[in-house]
Amino acid sequence: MSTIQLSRTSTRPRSLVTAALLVTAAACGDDGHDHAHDHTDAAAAPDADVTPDAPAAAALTIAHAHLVAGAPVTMGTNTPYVNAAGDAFGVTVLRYFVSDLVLTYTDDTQHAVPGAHYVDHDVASTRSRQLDGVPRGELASVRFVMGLTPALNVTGAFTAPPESLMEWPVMMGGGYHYMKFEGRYLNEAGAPFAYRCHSGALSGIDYSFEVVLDATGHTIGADGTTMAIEMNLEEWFTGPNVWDLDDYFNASHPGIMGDAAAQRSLQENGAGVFTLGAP
Ligand SMILES: [Cu+2]
Repeated sequence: MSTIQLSRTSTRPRSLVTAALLVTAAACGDDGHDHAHDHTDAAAAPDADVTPDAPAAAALTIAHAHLVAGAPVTMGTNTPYVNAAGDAFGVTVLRYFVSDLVLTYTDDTQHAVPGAHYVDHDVASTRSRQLDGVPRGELASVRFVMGLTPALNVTGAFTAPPESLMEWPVMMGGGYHYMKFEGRYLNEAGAPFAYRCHSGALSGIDYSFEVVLDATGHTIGADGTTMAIEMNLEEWFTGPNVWDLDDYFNASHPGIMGDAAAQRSLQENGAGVFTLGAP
């Protein structure tokens, strides 16, 4: 129920899609879709050495794990963690979308799972996503978009909570938040300050980005498998841009939703945020 598939027919200007392609240096929405049926059923495959009656597909469970410094995050209003700038911080809310997952196998075939998936750290069912009918085989990489592709990021596309609650103000471009990452940090006065690290497309500019993770050693066998996609939370504040939280979240600049430079900076830092759990 938390997975949607939208028509590729979009009224959004093509230039947005083009911008996304430039930013991510590879296709987001359309490409994956085209490869959706590349990985043909063994029953229909012409290969003589494929046993015709062997089940070709299995279930893949994607576990969305949320770590700080390599350990599972503990949510709370306290500030037990330290970022690269030396700010003590904690996490109270973590909600986000990933979209257009593509599995690439070692034989170069692909299996695409178009659409958006919503994750809320506090809702266990959203952290475990079972994909049925996934071709068996050795994986080479896992690819997805952090946030929503422009084709998916259309006001009104989600009609029910919790996804609809991710709405991004129409006056700021509409669509949905890519992420709500919130908590408290100790500011330069040593006082707890609530930060709301919200990302999304601002004023029609797409800041979603493609993530490609090496999946060498991961095999989808007859009994299926589980693969952990890990979001390393402190990395949002780490290289290439070190975030001193005092600069982004303070009394005169309480949020970053209207800050294009901050959105770009988060997008750049996103390159180091995700890892794939060991097989
Ligand atoms: Cu927001």
